Amino acid sequence: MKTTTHNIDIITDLETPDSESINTPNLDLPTSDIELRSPNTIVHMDLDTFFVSCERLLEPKLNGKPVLVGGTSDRGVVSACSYEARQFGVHSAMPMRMARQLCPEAIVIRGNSAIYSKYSDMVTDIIKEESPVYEKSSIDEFYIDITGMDRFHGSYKWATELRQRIMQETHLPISFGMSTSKTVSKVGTGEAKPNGQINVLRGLEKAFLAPLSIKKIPMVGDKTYQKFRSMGIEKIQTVQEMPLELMERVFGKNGVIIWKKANGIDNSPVIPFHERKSISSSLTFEKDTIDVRKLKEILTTMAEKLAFYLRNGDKLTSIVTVTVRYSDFDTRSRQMRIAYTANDHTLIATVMRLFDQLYQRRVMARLVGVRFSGLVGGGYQINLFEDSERTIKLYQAMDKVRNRFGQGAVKRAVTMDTKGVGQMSNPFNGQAPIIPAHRRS
Ligand code: DCP
Ligand code: MG
Repeated sequence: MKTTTHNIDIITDLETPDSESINTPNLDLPTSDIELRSPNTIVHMDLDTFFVSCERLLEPKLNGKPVLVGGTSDRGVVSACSYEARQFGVHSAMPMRMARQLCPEAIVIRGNSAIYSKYSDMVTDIIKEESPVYEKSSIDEFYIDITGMDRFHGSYKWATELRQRIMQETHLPISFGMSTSKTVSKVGTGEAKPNGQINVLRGLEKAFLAPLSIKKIPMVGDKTYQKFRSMGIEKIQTVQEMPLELMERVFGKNGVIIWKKANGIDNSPVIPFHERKSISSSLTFEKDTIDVRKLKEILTTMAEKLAFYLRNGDKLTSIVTVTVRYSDFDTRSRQMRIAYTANDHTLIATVMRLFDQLYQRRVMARLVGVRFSGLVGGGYQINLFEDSERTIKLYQAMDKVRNRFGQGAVKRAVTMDTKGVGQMSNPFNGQAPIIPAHRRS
């Protein structure tokens, strides 16, 4: 079967704005003036020990005990851990074997992603009902923009009541931080945990951040933290006092962003629910085909490629759609909700299942397509409890090779001879998507 490359139809409706470039404040401004420019009120909410809390609802005997959710095999990793386990130095993404050594009395649970997705949706529904504008940024975390609410209702009271409602209706513990920006609110939530809430008053953002460790700034990962430590820097206050030029010299572009965040400068918007993104890929054949094996190969390649983009953009999908257009232009789609994931094997299996249900008419196909929607920020690379450490390392290694040598560099055996499904730049990096010639107006 021959496929045309110029008919490749890759659409991404996920023009992720480069949040840092939006309304970036003038850096010459003294930061105390930021309040004048940032009238926003943003709430960040994050469920406490989310997977563990879900397990505790199902089995109350787990309350008050050290609990680990994650891969139970020797090579598994920790997805979530209770505060009782954290006291022993256990943290998420740690190899399960090491966690067990640190905390031998911990109760280890393999986890059930469908249950966590269900509870995540329950919380989302309440926030959706109550909030003017909200963004779901990962499976258990939300930003809510309540700018201007004070005029009608105390915004802190509003956030407190929302938190109470979530806890009463779902019985899940949740914490929140409230301030003039996403960054400060997120750091606030971290400080309020477990089971707490915090309001960082306008104008006090810098003072609030100053005594905290630079590790607390979102986007300061292990590597950056080590670099700061090697410079003898531990507290955010030191970064606040550093000249911006120095930060830029040492850390490049990221240094500027970290400096701004450390100073409480962040005007990035809350991206509302209805702007939720999706990513898709479809292919129109030059000659219609009935070769099921070939169609499956193409769909596998598409799913594999889109899953790679998800992981690269640190995203997870929860809705998979497969489309088939027959030669008579009859177009059928079938979609399925799944637990949040970015795993090749889960997504490919779902796509195959949908295709088998869909491709009922033994008629020539003219187009096939895959769409992943219901996206949220991952916060973690892949669905850890589904995978052993080995699988995760394998994905990371595969993605690394693809990032270096191109997406075709590593392929599953079944997709080896599938060409022309198309390449595109990372759709999550804010670049405009590739629009094929016949779709441009
Ligand atoms: N998760 C995961 N792998 C990671 C991090 C998180 O699978 N490396 C999953 C399990 C968590 C859930 O995502 O329960 C939410 O992640 P959080 O970072 O919000 O962590 P928790 O909710 O577990 O704890 P906290 O109370 O610190 O928010
Ligand atoms: Mg959480």
